[in-house]
Amino acid sequence: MKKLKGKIAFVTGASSGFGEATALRLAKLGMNLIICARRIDRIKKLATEIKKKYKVKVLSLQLDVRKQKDVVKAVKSLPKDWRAIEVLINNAGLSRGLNKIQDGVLLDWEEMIDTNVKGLLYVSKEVIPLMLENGSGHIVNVGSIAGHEVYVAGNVYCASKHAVDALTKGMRMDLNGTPIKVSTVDPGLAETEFSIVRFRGDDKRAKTVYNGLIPLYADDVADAIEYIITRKDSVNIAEIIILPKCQASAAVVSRS
Ligand code: NDP
Ligand code: 8X3
Repeated sequence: MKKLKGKIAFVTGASSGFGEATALRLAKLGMNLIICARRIDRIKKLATEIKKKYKVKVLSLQLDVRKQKDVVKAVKSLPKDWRAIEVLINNAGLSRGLNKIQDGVLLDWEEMIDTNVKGLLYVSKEVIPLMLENGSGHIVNVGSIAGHEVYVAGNVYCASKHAVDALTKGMRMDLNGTPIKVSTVDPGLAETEFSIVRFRGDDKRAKTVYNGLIPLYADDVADAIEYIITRKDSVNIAEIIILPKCQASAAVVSRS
């Protein structure tokens, strides 16, 4: 098992869901963390909790991954002893709406593509040189079952996660022969704030997504991420598709 104690992890979208759960798991491994999201109040609260509980160092950043210049500035202004990033968790992402393509909302399409695809690229572009400089690194992209399958009205969200899948494969090829490993974790139905965000705060509608089933929870995904990054250096877990027991494919789900 790879020892990560004292090494640095950069987690995007750490204010909720998978990102928050992953930050907690990595801190438990003894990693020092750079955690970011737009909701800085939540990031700061998480940082305080982690520092108290795990006695590791935490750097809080307010960052919108869609803003390329802000991403450049945030990474360039990292203090010297925070630059040796060992693990990057490209997790920030979202879905907006569940409309058939003919009813699609342009702003929703742009937000998903800008966050899930371009945001992931912007962050990776800044962190990869640091990993190369440091001679070590592991990038874990958070994809989705929606990156392997398409479901009715999932159109642009599914396209964005198919793009994440392609980027993971492309990154792994391009970085082959360098010290950087690239992996993806691709979850199915997971109850986080994902559906609340997708339905713009309509809690009631969000709840119906998980009616009559036991979904994945954030820590289940964090567990898979921990497994990926703790393998010995010569082993790369390229991809984990993680589904709740009740789910057979994106649209085949049994409910009680
Ligand atoms: P949450 O809504 O709970 O968390 C999403 C996180 O992404 C938040 O921390 C949010 O922070 C952050 N985020 C969103 N937009 C931006 C932005 N522009 N800049 C920076 N951070 C941003 O959902 P999940 O934890 O479920 O989602 C995490 C990832 O997992 C996403 O990529 C999602 O697509 C993927 N996924 C989710 C599944 C599910 O069923 N839940 C299944 C498969 C994949 P803030 O709003 O504070 O910026
Ligand atoms: C989220 C999983 O199936 O709701 O990526 O799109 S799904």
